[in-house]
Amino acid sequence: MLNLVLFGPPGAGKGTQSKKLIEKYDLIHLSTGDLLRGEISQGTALGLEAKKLMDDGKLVPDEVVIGMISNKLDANKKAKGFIFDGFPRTVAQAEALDQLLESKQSAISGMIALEVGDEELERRLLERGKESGRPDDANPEVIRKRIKEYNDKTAPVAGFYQQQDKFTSINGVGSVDEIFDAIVGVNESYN
Ligand code: B4P
Repeated sequence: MLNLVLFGPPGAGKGTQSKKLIEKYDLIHLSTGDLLRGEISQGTALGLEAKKLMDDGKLVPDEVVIGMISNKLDANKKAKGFIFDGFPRTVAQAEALDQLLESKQSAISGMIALEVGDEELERRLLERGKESGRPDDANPEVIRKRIKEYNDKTAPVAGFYQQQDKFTSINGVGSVDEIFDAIVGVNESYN
């Protein structure tokens, strides 16, 4: 079973590359950002709570996203594997994911981190904000807050997988296809 974590700051290209990877490897795409936006568009209580935090560039509480991922793993018992996109975003989420997978006799195969500088991240997100209508992409102040949340709470997750010898970092600047080829190259080494 191939279980890949795509890692990197907001706007690094995790969602973009996940879409290509699920096609190539026939995996299930689990994006906590997409799942949360789904709750918001359905107007659920969880979505209303999450929206306030997301619009302000903050992370949603661990127990909320861990619960969503747990439900999705249970709902996809016959999957060949998963791409985790935007999850885990804290060390507590990473520990919970290990436990969830262990209970299913599975484990993370590896994490691939996309490295992109802050200026390029801000440029990409503002560009996407023009089309997507995502409130968290429209405002430079919120984008900088998201990058700070990443540096404070999410960057340490890399160390968690480094300790398990499951971490590789690649350059996330270049064409989408060039970056995809680099990810595929790393991924072959995890298989
Ligand atoms: P996410 O939805 O996960 O979004 P993201 O980090 O903004 O984007 P990603 O890296 O996937 O970028 P993309 O490919 O789209 O998170 C949103 C919010 O949800 C978080 O701030 C948080 O509040 C909450 N949340 C989600 N998961 C959570 C968790 N686990 N715990 C707590 N809270 C959580 O690319 C961005 C743009 O760049 C696109 O427009 C794309 O076209 C462009 N692009 C991509 N690759 C490019 C390239 N190579 N060159 C140029 N442009 C490129």
